[in-house]
Amino acid sequence: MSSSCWIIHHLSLLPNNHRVPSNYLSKNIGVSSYTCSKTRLATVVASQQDASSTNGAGLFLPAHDSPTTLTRFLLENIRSSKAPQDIVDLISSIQFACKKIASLVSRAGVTNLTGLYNEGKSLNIQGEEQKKLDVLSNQVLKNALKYSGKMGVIASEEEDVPVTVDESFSGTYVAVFDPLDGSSNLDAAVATGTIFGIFKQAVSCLVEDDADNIEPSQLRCLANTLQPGSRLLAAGYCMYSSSTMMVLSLGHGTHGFTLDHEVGEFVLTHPNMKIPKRGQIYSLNEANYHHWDPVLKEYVENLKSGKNRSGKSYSLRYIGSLVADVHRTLLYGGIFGYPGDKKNPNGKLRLLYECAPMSYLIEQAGGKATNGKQRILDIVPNTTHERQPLILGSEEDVDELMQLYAAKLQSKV
Ligand code: AHM
Ligand code: MG
Repeated sequence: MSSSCWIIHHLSLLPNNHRVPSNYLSKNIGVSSYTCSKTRLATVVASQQDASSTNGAGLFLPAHDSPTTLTRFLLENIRSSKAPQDIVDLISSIQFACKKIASLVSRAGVTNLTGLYNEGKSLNIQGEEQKKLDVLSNQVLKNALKYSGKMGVIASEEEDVPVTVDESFSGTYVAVFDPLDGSSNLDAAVATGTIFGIFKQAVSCLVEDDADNIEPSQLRCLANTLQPGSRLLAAGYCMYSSSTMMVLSLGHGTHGFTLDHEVGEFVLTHPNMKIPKRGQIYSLNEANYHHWDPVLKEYVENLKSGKNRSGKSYSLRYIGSLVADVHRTLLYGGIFGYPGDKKNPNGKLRLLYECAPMSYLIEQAGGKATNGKQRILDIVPNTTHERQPLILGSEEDVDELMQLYAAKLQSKV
């Protein structure tokens, strides 16, 4: 019965309760007539493990050839009023940029795009040497966003100050992004990623796209466009790894799409992602252990020894690429952190285009994100490149650490 439904499904144009021609049925499944409701078809299709094995004639497309592409997902979000057209247009521009960056990253070794830009003489505002692909990815994203016609201001890890988009194209949104996070891993072909967030512009600034000749008043105006993560309209990341993935939230859950290179489309493979309530992995750069505060040290010792609330010993996984470490945490649960310490009280990660978008995605998936004192999404940035300590992950894991901090504070009173 179910294989009948399955083969009938391959006809794909079935109206509800369609009567399938008897010559087709007797030839393919040895029965003379069969009526199959669409509801039943859907159930049967979902239960099939191997679509192709039942497709004897090879003429009909298996169900997985009509997946939900990112484009279809976005259109459905407009239709159900979950996202405005403008945001969808921006995400479409970003997805194009991600595909381009994915291609650049995967071919870097054979196209001489590994290594430092300008022989290491080019530093970004934070004093970090820029890689060739940092600079290129920034350009790719800026161009893609600029021609969307929706952008007002862009703030990027690789730009000294927020920049306005050419006036003739400009719109009223602010995009914040780290074009190629984890780029120090690039030459070893380790996973990297693009992180992005979109806000509505709070104020409008008329400034030329010329960062060298910017007036202090204009700079102040641009800084006003900086907002806390709770005001994000959309956020996401693209991960360039064994597969290219885009993980996206428009404020209604977190959804994962995998790039199908054969057709060049992102396909919905991880709908409505939910981070496990508790995991068994911790992810911090433990080389900084001696600079951590005593609470964090105790917490991590408990995770290792199993003296934590779960009673289980945790494993350590640390890639050193924020996108990859957060992606694993989202899927498997546990805790990821780049905390503040004695050497770097605010940690390393930037609030606006690293901590906030990642925290938004984690919260939308049911997890938590804090700087140790405050919810990340509530922090109002003072400057574009401001750093904040970041601790995020499974609700119970983050809560356990926060409760240790609270208990320590209490014992001091
Ligand atoms: P980047 O934006 O310059 O690439 O730096 C951010 C990266 C993150 O991807 C990662 O979480 C962190 O730096 C790793 O830092 P460390 O090497 O100190 O552990
Ligand atoms: Mg970064």
